[in-house]
Parts: sequence; C-alpha cells; structure tokens
Amino acid sequence: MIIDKILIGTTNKGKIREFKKLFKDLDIKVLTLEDMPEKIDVVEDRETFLENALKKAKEYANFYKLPVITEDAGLEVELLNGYPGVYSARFYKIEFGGVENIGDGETKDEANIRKLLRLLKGENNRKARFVSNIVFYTPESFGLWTEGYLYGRIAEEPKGDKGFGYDPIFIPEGYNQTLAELDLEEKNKISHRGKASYRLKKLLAKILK
Ligand code: ITT
Repeated sequence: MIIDKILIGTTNKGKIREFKKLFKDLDIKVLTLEDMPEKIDVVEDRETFLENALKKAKEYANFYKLPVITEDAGLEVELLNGYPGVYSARFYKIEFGGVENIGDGETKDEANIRKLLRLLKGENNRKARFVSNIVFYTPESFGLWTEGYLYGRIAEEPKGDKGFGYDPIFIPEGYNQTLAELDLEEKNKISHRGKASYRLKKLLAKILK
C-alpha cells in the first residue's frame, strides 16, 4: 500500500501532542485535525473503546478522504467496576456516582478528577488502568486495530502539571510520581497510548511499502 500522508483524528490537544511525537518517525507526512480548515463533529456514543475509535476513523476517513489514525482511550477503576471507562472524557456529568458541577474557571478534567477522588475517598483499593484502542483506517475501507494498557493506582490528591486528563492522579506501577509529573517522553515510553502506537507502527511498517 502506498500512502504519503496520514491524518491523526483527535480533537484533544494533550493527545495531539503525544501522537505527534509518537508518529514522528513514520516516513510519511503526519497531519492533525488542527491542519484541517473544515471540522466535523463525531459523537462518541458506543459502548466499547474499539467501536468508538472505529466510528471516528470511518467518519474522518470518509470526510477528509485520507487514511486516518483515531483513538478511543479511558481510565478503568477496579473498585468502580471499570468506570469511568468509555465515559472518561465526560465522567463529571454522567449519573453514575452523582453528577459533578463544573466550578467557575474549572476545566472538565478538573471536575472529572474531583468526582473520581470523591468516589474513592477513604478506599484502599485504588487499582486502575488506562486503556488505548487505536484504529488505522483508509477511505478504501482497509483497517488495523491495536490496543495498549498502563496499570497503576489512583493517588489521594492531584500532583504535577504536565500531561492532561487524569494524569495528575494516576501513579503508574513501579513509580512514586503521577503521570503529570513525568516528561512527555517518559510518559510515551510506558503509556497505554505509547504501547498501542508502537504496535500500530510495527504493523504499518509491513504494509506501507
Ligand atoms: P478525541 O475523541 O477527539 O480523540 P477525547 O478527549 O474525547 O478526544 P477520548 O474520547 O479518547 O478522547 O477520551 C479520553 C478521555 O480519557 C480523555 O478526555 C481523558 O479524560 C482520559 N484519558 C485518556 N488517555 C489519557 C491519558 O493518557 N492521560 C490522562 N487522561 C487520559
């Protein structure tokens, strides 16, 4: 298969930063939605990471007529039976665990973190994992899918200002710092997104000749 550019289909600035670095060594031009003048809105209403990632991939590939890489990711907390899971981005406003209002000047990420810490207050089992499902999809309907996990635990309070989302309260296994205290390079080496991207690059290397 010969392709000369690929579009990373995500609207999340934190993810864009990480993906740009992760796919820097691909031998083709890597575009992001920030390079596209026309925007489309894709609703993530599926029950699994893979279905959401595939839905985004199909809609972006068909609209932009380009091969795309999309991802659906999230945080699964053992004590909460896998929640927030596919609801990670909008956890603060779903009924499970009670709706959390966004305070003045507060971000969605901060409201999500506040809600999660409230639900885990005083709990000993703080085990959690990040999940990443990445889909590569072309307008000709050729698709690939990879997955990556990062295991760890939820901290008692937020720490660090790097990264995005739940990074300030996630401590990876074998670390004493949160993901938000690690440099981008170090996070990419161990993260769910880093692992799924590495697997995708290996598959792409076989077909992009
Ligand atoms: P796109 O759909 O446009 O890619 P999004 O922010 O909606 O952007 P997801 O649907 O994949 O992305 O939602 C993932 C949410 O899970 C994200 O908003 C964070 O709250 C959380 N999340 C995923 N990966 C994370 C990471 O590496 N660090 C911290 N939080 C993460």
